[in-house]
Order: sequence, then structure tokens, then C-alpha cells
Amino acid sequence: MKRGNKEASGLRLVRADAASSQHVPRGLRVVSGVNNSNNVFFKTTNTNAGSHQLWESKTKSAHPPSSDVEGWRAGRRRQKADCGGRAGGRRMAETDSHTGVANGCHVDGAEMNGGIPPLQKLIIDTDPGIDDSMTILMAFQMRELEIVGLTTVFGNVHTEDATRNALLLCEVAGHPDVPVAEGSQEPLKGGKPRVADFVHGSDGLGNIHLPPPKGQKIEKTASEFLVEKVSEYPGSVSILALGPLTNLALAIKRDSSFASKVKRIVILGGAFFAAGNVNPAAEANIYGDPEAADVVFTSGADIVVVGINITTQVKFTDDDLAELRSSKGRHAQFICDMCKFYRDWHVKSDGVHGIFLHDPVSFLALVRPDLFTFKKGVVRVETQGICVGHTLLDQGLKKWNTSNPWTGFSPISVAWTVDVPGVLSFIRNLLMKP
Ligand SMILES: [Ca+2]
Repeated sequence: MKRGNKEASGLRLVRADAASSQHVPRGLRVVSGVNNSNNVFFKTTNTNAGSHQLWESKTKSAHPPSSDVEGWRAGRRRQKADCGGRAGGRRMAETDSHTGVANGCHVDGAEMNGGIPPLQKLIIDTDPGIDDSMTILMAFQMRELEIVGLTTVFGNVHTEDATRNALLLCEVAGHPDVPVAEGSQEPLKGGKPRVADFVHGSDGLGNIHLPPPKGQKIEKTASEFLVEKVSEYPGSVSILALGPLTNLALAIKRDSSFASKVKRIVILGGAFFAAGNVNPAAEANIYGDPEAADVVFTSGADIVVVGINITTQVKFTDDDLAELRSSKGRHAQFICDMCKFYRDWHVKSDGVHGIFLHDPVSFLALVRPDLFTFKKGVVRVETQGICVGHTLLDQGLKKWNTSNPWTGFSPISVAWTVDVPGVLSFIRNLLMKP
């Protein structure tokens, strides 16, 4: 890793793994870049405009094409023609964190719209849950998303309460017709689920005790609904999993082609090379059903997982919450009412005067992957002993002499770094949107 090799010219290389001969063009500051298998990612910031670029190269030493740099120097807004295709084997995306101005670029094989992939079908598997609720309302605020349905699971509350809250949230969002399919009441191995009502209140929504929803859940179970929709639109439906992974594991067991038909599964869960939040070993969503998590992680699906090592970097302080309350955000009052209970728990539990934005951050890994870097590798989950629920990634740093429990499974993408100001700005803008 090279650090600070451009200090003299006023450029600072903050992080660039395995990029031994990279060149940082004048006027751009590299803020992140990791070697992801054979790819090198560079994220650069234009220090004048406060905007970001993400570069990807198939080689281990690369730099942005000079024609693009000239565009930056002239301060021109790059148009679609500049980045609609590959340039020298590189793909590039440009976003403007302040304006969200759209440019047609590529990231992760998707046409981008200001960093956001175009209209995509999304199912949210959820246990609402205060930060789940924020995320669901945010998702409904984005016209780039088609919410195909919500599926529910235990976790922050029992499954039947999660279903009631999911129905309520669809109604609050003005989308009462979105189907809600109820999921499993218990983890794969059976037994009483762990329920975190001490974090989210007895109603799961910070004890605001709303009247019951007008709508009803559909007859299909969550795993039936997941299989049906993924089969109806193969390669087109993404899933955001915000709770224990029981429903997804059941869908994978129900249909052996589920993993290949789902477009992408973005998961909030795990703690990668960091302490858990249930105990030192485990994070709550994975701990809620470790067997299911191991089934999903080793299924071969296109998986992105965002652990609490990433999400705890992104907080709303008391000042942020006050600002949200005084904003014209469509759901600002509702969210701030819910967050009171959640905030008080953070003070007691973590000494944080504010809230972690776990679920919203994982949502951004779906809609704004350019604000993260990822490391690819096989992830397994401990299912017994004192470390039950522990997630462990094989980073690929060593060629193992013999096969081991990580051998032979498909690698998944683990969120490795996050652009905290970029993520916070996107979340604030969405929540404060009238
Ligand atoms: Ca959740």
C-alpha cells in the first residue's frame, strides 16, 4: 500500500491497496480503493466540487483515462457519451453527492442514474423495527424502485407484529396495495426466536402504538412469495434482507434455482473482523438464525453483505434528528416519533447520543453501491459453541494447504469501506424530501 505519495503536489492518497503504480491525476483526490480479486477500485473526490468518482480496472495498476481528467479540469459535467462504455478496459461512474445529477455510467454492470441503478424490482424482507421502517419509507420515496412486496420475519419483534407493521408502513407510505407476505415464526432449527423489543419497543415502532392496519397479509408465505416473484422475473428481482435470513433460506430450499434467478441479495448482517452487538461474537440478524445465514451465504447467489462494522460508522446525532423533525420531510414527524425510544436505548447501550443507521446504510449498498468498497470471499457462519452466529470471511490472503469449510463455495461481496459523508447526505436528503 502506498500512502501520501502525492502530498507534495497537493494530492493525498488515503487508501489504495495493491495499486503499486497508480497515478492520481491533478485535481482529484483518491479517497479509497481496494483490490477486489483482480479488480482495483479507485474512488476519487474532486475537492473543489465535492463530487465523487468510482473507477474500476481489470488490471492491478491503473489510472483514470486522461480524456476524463481533462473533462474534470475544465469543470464540465460529463455527459453519457463520455462514460457509456468501457474506456481501456475500465468502467467508470460519476455521481455528484450534492446534486445527485444524473449521468449515464456503469457500475456493477448496471446503467446508472446519478449513481442509482435504473428502475429495479425490489422485495424487502424485514422485521420492522425502527430502522427497518426508516428504510422501507425511504425505498418508497425512490421512484427508481418498484417495491414488489414486503416479506416479514421475527427479530426486532415477533413475526406477526412484523407483518402488522409492514402493512402499516405500506399504508403510511401511500402504497396500501403492495403485498405483504408473512414469513417464518421461528428459526430453521426451531425454538423460540430472539426478539429485541428492548431496542424497538413492544410494538416494534418505538411504542407509538398505531391503530391496526386496514389491509391484510396475502395468503402465500414469505418463501412462497419470494420464489414466485423471482421465477416470474428471473434476473430482475433484488432482495433487501433486513432481518434474520430464515425466509431466504426457506426459498433456497424450496427452489434449487432460486439462487440463480434472484438478481441480487443485499443483506444487513454480520460483523466482519469486529465485535458483534448481541455479544462479542455475533450480530443480531445472523444470531437470530445462524443456520439460515450459512445456507444463504453459501447458496451461490449474487450476495452483498453489510455488517455492523460498516453500519456503526454512520449515525444520526441528536442534532440530526432535531433537524429532521423541523424539516418538511414527508415522513419526518413519524420517523422522529419512532426514533425517541430507539435513541434512548442507544444512550443506555452504547453511550451514543443519537442512532446508528444500520438498515438505511445496507439499503444504500443496493441503490448507491458507488459509496462503498467491497471485498470478495467465501463467508461461513458458526452454528454452534460460544461463537454461534459469528461471520467469518476468507479474504483470500492465503493459499490453504488443505481444503477447509470455506473451500468450494462461491465468494460473496462484503462491504469493506463506506463513504460516510456521502451516505449520510443521501439518507438526509431522502428523509427530508417532502
Ligand atoms: Ca431489521
